Amino acid sequence: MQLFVTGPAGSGKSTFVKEFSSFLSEKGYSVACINLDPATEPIFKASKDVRDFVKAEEIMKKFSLGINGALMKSMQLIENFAEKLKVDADFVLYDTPGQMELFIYSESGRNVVRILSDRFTVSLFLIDSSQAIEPENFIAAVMQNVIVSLRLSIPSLTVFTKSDLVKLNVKEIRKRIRESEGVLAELLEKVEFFVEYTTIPYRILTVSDKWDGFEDVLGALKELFCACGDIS
Ligand SMILES: Nc1nc2c(ncn2[C@@H]2O[C@H](COP(=O)(O)OP(=O)(O)O)[C@@H](O)[C@H]2O)c(=O)[nH]1
Ligand SMILES: [Mg+2]
Repeated sequence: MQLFVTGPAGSGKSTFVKEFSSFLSEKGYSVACINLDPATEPIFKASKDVRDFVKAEEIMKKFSLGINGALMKSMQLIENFAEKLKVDADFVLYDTPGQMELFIYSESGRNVVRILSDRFTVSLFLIDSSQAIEPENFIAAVMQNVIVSLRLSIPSLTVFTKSDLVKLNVKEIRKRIRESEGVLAELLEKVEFFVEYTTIPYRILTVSDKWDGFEDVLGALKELFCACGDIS
């Protein structure tokens, strides 16, 4: 299974790749971690690292670009050797760039995903739990996940991280949506149908770097592909 770990900067992607890969290894699966972030050294043992091919800071110097231009350029270069990043394992975890928009909204990012995908490919969209306590933020997070899914043309599960710091109470959040008043409340209520329609089959997943919720994530991944048989 190819697992693309996506989400905003600081949501816990690199930490998740490190910890979830250890969890999967402990379960007896073969696991490989790939660093797709040209600007950051991996904090996990990377089987393949884009920085062996392209380093964002060197691209800045070589092409006299600012950081954003260098990241865009790096992504274009990565596209040319994405084939070389392929590895064979039960689970291949990809850590994606801190700047999520780079990956999601550039044609190169989408092409990289296409090249690395197989029929069991999924994104885990990570979002810091503290960013989802308010009903409008919760719904915005789930909607962002849908955008990731649409842009990359792969299924994507929303995973709320850092559950050791903030315990999300989804029932409570939904109650507050129903009870809120005003124009925003009306919008939220309408959007909630959309959230239900797009996410309920995948349920709400919460994790921490202490491995809380990892069994649930694995269960959801298996469920996602259960109709297709063996996932490994
Ligand atoms: N308390 C807590 N901190 C976390 C957790 N996961 C990540 N962090 C911290 O959040 C920060 C950002 O994590 P990182 O993995 O670098 O995020 P990334 O930018 O999405 O790759 C780091 O300081 C991590 O140590 C967690 O489950 N609990
Ligand atoms: Mg990171």
